[in-house]
Amino acid sequence: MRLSRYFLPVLKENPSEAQIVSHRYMLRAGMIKQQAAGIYSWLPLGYRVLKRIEQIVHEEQARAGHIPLLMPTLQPADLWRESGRYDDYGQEMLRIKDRHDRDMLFGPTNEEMITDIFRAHVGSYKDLPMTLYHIQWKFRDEMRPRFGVMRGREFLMKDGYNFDIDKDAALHAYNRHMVSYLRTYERMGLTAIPMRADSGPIGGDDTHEFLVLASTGESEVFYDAAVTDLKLGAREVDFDNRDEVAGICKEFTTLYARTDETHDAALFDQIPEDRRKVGRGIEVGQIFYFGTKYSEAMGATVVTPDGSKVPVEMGSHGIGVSRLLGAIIEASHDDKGIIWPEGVTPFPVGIVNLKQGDASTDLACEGLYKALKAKGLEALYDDREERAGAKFATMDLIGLPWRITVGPRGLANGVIELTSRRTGESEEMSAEAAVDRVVQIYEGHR
Ligand code: 5CA
Repeated sequence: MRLSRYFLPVLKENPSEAQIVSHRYMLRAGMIKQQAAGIYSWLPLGYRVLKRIEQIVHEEQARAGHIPLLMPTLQPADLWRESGRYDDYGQEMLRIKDRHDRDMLFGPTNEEMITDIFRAHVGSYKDLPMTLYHIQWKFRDEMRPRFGVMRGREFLMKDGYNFDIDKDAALHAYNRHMVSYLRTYERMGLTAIPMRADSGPIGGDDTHEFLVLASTGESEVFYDAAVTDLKLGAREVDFDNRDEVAGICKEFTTLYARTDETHDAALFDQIPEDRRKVGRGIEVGQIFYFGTKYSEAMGATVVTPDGSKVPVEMGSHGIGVSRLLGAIIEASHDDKGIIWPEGVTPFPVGIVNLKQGDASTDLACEGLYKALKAKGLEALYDDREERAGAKFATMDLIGLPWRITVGPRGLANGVIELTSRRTGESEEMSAEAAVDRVVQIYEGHR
């Protein structure tokens, strides 16, 4: 992408409405524009990151064997009357009437609708296990939308629903989601800690929230410092192997890690003092096991091998896709701007032409741009007629993890400069070597 032809409305000044750094940088980097309280347009740069995050979510869901579909944003109220949640959900639900005076709502979540799909089409244990998910816009009329996309009213969520024949199978689905979420967040450069939580309006027996530690987080958290060292890494997981998946969950949930809702001071005191931590966290996902809560209320049954009919066992599992942009920035920035992890960056690398209009630097930049493109990497090429300082400031603000700087002096010696946004370290090398290095850095990220 050539910056001269892109739409990147960066702001020089700090917007006064933004209280936290991620909101400030998302506005300044021209990623989002507020249209109403808690409702945002996704401008091109923000949209690219959102799509990257969605793609990682899809890839990791596929790895776990989960099936994508797409349900609508608008739902008939009658489905929610069946589960009893239409009245319970209260003012957070946006209620709408259509022209025939029928009660509709903008979905805050989809347990009822997915249960309706299931009961219409599935009736036998032979079709199980099955997990369906989608990535779709939700609306919750939050009392205090704030912090930009972090607590929006309209927000993008991945929500998945498992259907299983019995409790053991449903608990395996719960565990499978926990493990696949761990990898999902790790690929985004995040450490998200599963913490025992409270089930709220979704209901159920077992639930974990995934929290990214950040001083601006909305939840107070209590944890053993050793949990932050746990990593799934490159481990190959057989998602059908119940013992293996349960073993990984155990590894990640045995050390103390809880939100204020489930905090137990007596248990917390048993942790060695130097590892006992109180902090704040951003909730980027939550998984729930709730058994037959919805299937019983809505008559979603399956025939078992012995011919009897039982309500199907279920759980639901959510990732805050749009919130993740805020969480990643909170976890990865400095005083100049965002520092995107390679996994989610809108562009893998930026090219800065220090002397636009100079035949040799223009030619070198074009060559780099095309060579990267040929390797499947789309650079953001700053080809504007701007001062070098302004170009560097923009690159630092929008946070591409790597920058290639091309100037006449370097070119005279046959070199360009490759700079890491994270460390600020630069290295001189030939253009070919820079392309090879960038390709190598992104292996495993695309
Ligand atoms: N049906 C279940 C699981 S699919 C559910 O709705 N879970 S949830 O309420 O925990 O939401 C899932 C995730 O969506 C949360 O962990 C959070 O990351 C994100 N989320 C929830 N509310 C908002 C909001 N107002 N703005 C942005 N993200 C939100």
